[in-house]
Amino acid sequence: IFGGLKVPPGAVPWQVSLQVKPKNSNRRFTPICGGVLIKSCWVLTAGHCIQSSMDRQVVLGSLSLNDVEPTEQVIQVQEAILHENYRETREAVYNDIALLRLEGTDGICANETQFVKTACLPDAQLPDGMECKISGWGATEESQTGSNHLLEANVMLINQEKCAEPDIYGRVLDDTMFCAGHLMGGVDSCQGDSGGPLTCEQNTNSVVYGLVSWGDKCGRKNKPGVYTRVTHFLDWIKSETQAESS
Ligand code: 4AZ
Repeated sequence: IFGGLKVPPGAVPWQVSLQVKPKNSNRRFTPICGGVLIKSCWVLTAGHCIQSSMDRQVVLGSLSLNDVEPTEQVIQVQEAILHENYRETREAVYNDIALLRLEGTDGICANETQFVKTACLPDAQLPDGMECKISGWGATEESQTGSNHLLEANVMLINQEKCAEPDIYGRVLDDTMFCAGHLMGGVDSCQGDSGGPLTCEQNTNSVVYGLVSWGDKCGRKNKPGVYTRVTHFLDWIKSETQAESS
């Protein structure tokens, strides 16, 4: 997160760290992306966070990735479901969404605590200009590498036609994505934040309105972050998650 602040304990309880290691290797898990807990056994993340044949785990309830914290829950991923229309071109990423099914029994995987909670799914489009929140352990303005501490920032939803203007992203934008940030630059998501939440307040609940997806570098003028439009995928999410009743 460019231009962010440290997240206080329990403030983003749906934030997930997605970590991978080569199958059957003895190496440690490496954090690669963010994610969002939407049910006890289900995490939403970006499609481009799913690389082939890796062992995957998620860490919940964590603020500092380098420390083992008493609030954290580490859970293995049983299955990664990549959207069937996921597509990456030189210019953009389309349908950039995936679901992770967590290991557990009787529909309980993550345990709800003060530090681990689900985010709601949105039920309607939200207005341009609305202020929402992004978070992650991705690159910051100082380092270019990831941040040890979970960071958050406020961003504004940007009008779709505005963001499709030639001096911003032009015609590569489609309705599976939207832009958010500050056209002046300076506050943005960045590499390593992918798959993590953009949440907005809707009916006094935090809803996961977007997933960090792509952008032209980070924090630049007229190059806001681009987010997967979760409302476009509500039927897909419901059909993929209800089969197991968890
Ligand atoms: C990335 O490389 C990336 N500024 C993620 C988000 C943004 C840019 C790049 C948005 O994963």
